[in-house]
Amino acid sequence: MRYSLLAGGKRIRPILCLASAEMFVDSKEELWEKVMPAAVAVEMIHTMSLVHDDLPSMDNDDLRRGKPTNHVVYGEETAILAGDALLSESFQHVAERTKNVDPGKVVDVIMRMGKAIGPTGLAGGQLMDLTCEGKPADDVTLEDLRWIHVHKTAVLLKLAVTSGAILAGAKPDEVKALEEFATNIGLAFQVADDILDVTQSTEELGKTAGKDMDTDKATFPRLLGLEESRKEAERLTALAKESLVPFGERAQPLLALADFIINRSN
Ligand code: GRG
Repeated sequence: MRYSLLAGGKRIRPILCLASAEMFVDSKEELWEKVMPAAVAVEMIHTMSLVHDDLPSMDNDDLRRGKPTNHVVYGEETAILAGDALLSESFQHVAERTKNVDPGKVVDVIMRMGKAIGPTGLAGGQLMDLTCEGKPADDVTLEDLRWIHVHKTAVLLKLAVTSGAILAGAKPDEVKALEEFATNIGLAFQVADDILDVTQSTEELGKTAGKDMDTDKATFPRLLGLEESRKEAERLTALAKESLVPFGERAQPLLALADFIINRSN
């Protein structure tokens, strides 16, 4: 668990969680006690999904975050259990460590965590991804691809942004606007990820480059071409930013993160 969680990574999900919450709290202390446990929990869930995604029965990869994957170092049984344990630890962490928040809001966040992981979240998105991998890439439509990535990638960015806002005291209409922001940057994140897979080296990415092409996987560059994929990432980011208009200047950190998501190099 420690090996994969502390292996590095950009920490984009906890940063999004804290940046979203910062719009609604008055002090760093409040941010720390109300929101930090959820920010950490989202990174635990994300790390679990990477450990399981790398398993031989899933994506079968041997490099992640610049290091040998969990199952390569510890064996498959331990990697499965480390992922499972990170998952249960994430729920416990939020329930046990969140302080000075109305319990109803903590339960709401815990419910959203469950939903983000289950059949209409990570597990469902991953299953659809594996199902589509079994088909010729040309039979996978843009609609299929969007469905997969809304459920497999955007879902965790949405969990990060909304749980930060809820725990920090955002009103329901504010949470709704942030949900729209997060779904669009989540999709943009995946379009950027697909572009990086074909434009960056293994060293730059810290994971195997060119994997999608080698496995004949349907991706945004494959369906749209590289140039149109870049435009699609920009269109989604612009759409996401529109949802932040009601927050004015307070949304600056989230706006900057939206730009980072499509301009990153790994
Ligand atoms: C066990 C219930 C259960 C579900 C797991 C394996 C799985 C189901 C889902 C896989 C989800 C997955 C790995 C999606 C890819 C998302 C993605 C683009 C990850 C890369 O994220 P970065 O770039 O990675 O933020 P770092 O390393 O920087 O954190």
